[in-house]
Formats: sequence, structure tokens, C-alpha cells
Amino acid sequence: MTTTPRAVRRASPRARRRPANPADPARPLLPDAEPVSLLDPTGTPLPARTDYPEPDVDLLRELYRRMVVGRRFDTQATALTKQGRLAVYPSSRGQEACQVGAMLAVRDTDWVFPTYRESMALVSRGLDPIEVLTLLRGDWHCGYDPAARRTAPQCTPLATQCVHAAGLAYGEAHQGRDTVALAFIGDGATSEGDFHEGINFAAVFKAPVVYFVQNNRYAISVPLSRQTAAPSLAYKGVGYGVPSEQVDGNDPVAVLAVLTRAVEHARAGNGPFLVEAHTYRMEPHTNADDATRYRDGAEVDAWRDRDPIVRLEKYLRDRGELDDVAVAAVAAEAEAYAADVRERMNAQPTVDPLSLFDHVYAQPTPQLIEQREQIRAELAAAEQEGDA
Ligand SMILES: Cc1ncc(C[n+]2csc(CCOP(=O)(O)OP(=O)(O)O)c2C)c(N)n1
Ligand SMILES: [Mg+2]
Repeated sequence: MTTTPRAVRRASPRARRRPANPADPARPLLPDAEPVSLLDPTGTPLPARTDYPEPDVDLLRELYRRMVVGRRFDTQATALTKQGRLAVYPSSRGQEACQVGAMLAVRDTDWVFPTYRESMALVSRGLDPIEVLTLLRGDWHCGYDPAARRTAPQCTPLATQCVHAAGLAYGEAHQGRDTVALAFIGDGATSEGDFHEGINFAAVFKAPVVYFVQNNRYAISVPLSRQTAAPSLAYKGVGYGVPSEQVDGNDPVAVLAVLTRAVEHARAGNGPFLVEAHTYRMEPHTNADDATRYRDGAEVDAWRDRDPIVRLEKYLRDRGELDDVAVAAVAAEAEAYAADVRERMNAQPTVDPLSLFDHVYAQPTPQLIEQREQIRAELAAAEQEGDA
């Protein structure tokens, strides 16, 4: 007789629920059973929580402004792929509460470790949008100065930034500075070894890192159900001794409140914190992907009703903190921002091919010197031919 997994589970004494033990050391590490939410999907406030006080209203207005500008930037970047100005663009439309909320939770002196998904977060941090898009237009470098902006290059190899963040944070703490490192990571990338190695190192050595998982439910075409059997990704913290929380990632107020507390936790010397935001990728993985092949339009529509910008706008309007004039001003600012991005991205960049060799090693190897010379000679010959 074949035994179904269900039958096995029922027969196993291990699977039987034991009464909760208040002295269990794992309990304080566990996330709330439900994602933290401070606004309902219509923007109506939910009962206030003492553990997650609502951020100041000026900050919420700023959150709204940056989300609107961020979304307009995102739409513009997608349009630039169609005009051949960008090779590829991974949109974060729908994830504005996470992208912007995270940037408002950290200081300029903190370090941010983004993935390819975080262009909106970086422009929200105040980085020049053209510099942020440089890599995606096919240049060899990341466009901005990571040390000057305390922002690591956007990581394409999944989860590698988790290890970088742990090392940086450990080093900063070791030197007596109160810097926090915020590492973004996707739901799919939590299956990568680097995520586990990074969080384990940070936990053992109390490195001040906030690991911020944006669970947008897909890793390209792989749905969350094929990624993990955990009740939620936030539960991955407990195995490493890391406290964690889950939050409604389309509730901007809750995202900011939860991340603010997570950053405070890390800054106070308590080691890392893991936050999982439940959100949704409204667009395909990138402009090179066709999401209709693996997900249902009804699912996308259901998430459209949880739009984070609409939600915060409704809340602020109801409180009398936002009116038509202010909304129009923010929309005009977003248009001007996009026009500037468009104009500057349409200018052909001047790129010196030989600069490719500049930052490979402090002391270039003989092979690199030889290759550089070979290309220099080829370029010079091509130029002479063109002149002839
Ligand atoms: C180590 C590694 N393996 C595979 C890939 C290919 N890859 C790029 S993005 C991606 C999906 C990642 O999904 P997730 O972590 O959920 O982030 P999201 O794109 O949804 O924001 C994969 C498999 C990669 N970039 N790096
Ligand atoms: Mg994902």
C-alpha cells in the first residue's frame, strides 16, 4: 500500500502540536503570525500598535512624494528599453512601499546593498538616475561611486550581497561606528547559499545588518510555492538566532514602521534582523520576460487593488494632510523628473574602451597590459582607416 505524505504526517508524533512554552528561547525570534499592517487595503487605518508606532506625518508625506516620483522613474526606464536606450530593466512597479520605505528607514551614513531590482530605491536615496541606469545601458561599471554614496553596486549574482553586507557591517562595528547595512534580497534568492552564509555570519558575530526580503511571489517564473515549504520566509531567521518580522509590503506606513524598528535593533548592537515584506511584482521579471506564460491575469488584478500609492494617498487625504494641490504638485515634479531622465539618457555617452582595463587590479598583470595595448592598436588602426 502506498502511504500519502498526509498520512505520514498524521502518524508522526513530531508533527503533533505541543502547547506553546513561554520560556522557549525561539519565541522572541519568531515573526507575528500575520504580516504587520497599519492601513487596510483601502487606506483606512487599522488599530494602532505600540510595538510599531506610526511614523511622523511629515515622513509619510515624503514617502508619498518619493513613491510617486519613483513610479514615474520606473515607467520611464521601461520605456527606455523600448527605445533601445537600455539593454534591460527589472521594474519594481507595485513595490514602491518597499523600495522607498527602506530608504527612509536608513541614514545617509548607513550602507545599502541592492540587487538589480532596486533602481527605484537608489533614485529615492538621491543617486543620480543616469548613474543608476548606467549598468543597464550596457556599460561595464555600476555608474555611481559606491564608497561616496555608501551604496554597493547592484548585485546580479543572487544573494552575494548578503555576504558583502555582513562583512561590511562587521567591519564598521569593529571600528566602533554605528553604521547599519541594509541588504535587499528577493524571495527566490533566499534559497541561495550566500543568503544563509551571510545571515549566519551576521548572527554569530552580531553584525548590524537588516536583511530585507521583498517577497514578490515569483523568481522569474518560479512561484513561491516551489521555492520554500516554510510558513513564510521570515521564519528562516529563527534557525540562525535572528529575530524577524513579516509585514504587508503594500502598506507603506507599516513597511516604514517595521524597517525603522529593525534598523534601530541593528544599530543598538543587537545583531541582524530579518524582515519579509509580502508584495507583488506587477510587471514581468524584466522587459525580456513574458509573465503571461506563467501567471494569471486575475492574480495581477487582485494585487492592483492593493496599490501602495493609492493606499497612502487615501490615508493622507482622509487625515487632511494631502489635497488636490499637493497631489498635482507631486505629479508635476514626477513628470519633470522623467523628462530629465529621458533627455539625458537620449544623449549618446562618450565611452573610452580602454577604460575597461582601469580598475581590474591595482597593479595590472602583464596579460592585461598586453591586451590593452592590442586594443589600443586596433582602435588606432580603425581610426586611420576611417580617416583614409
Ligand atoms: C546565482 C544566480 N543564479 C541564477 C541567476 C538568474 N536569475 C536572475 S534573477 C532570478 C530570479 C530571482 O528572483 P527573486 O530572488 O525572487 O528576485 P526578484 O527578481 O523577484 O526581485 C534568477 C534565477 C542569477 N542572477 N544568479
Ligand atoms: Mg521574487
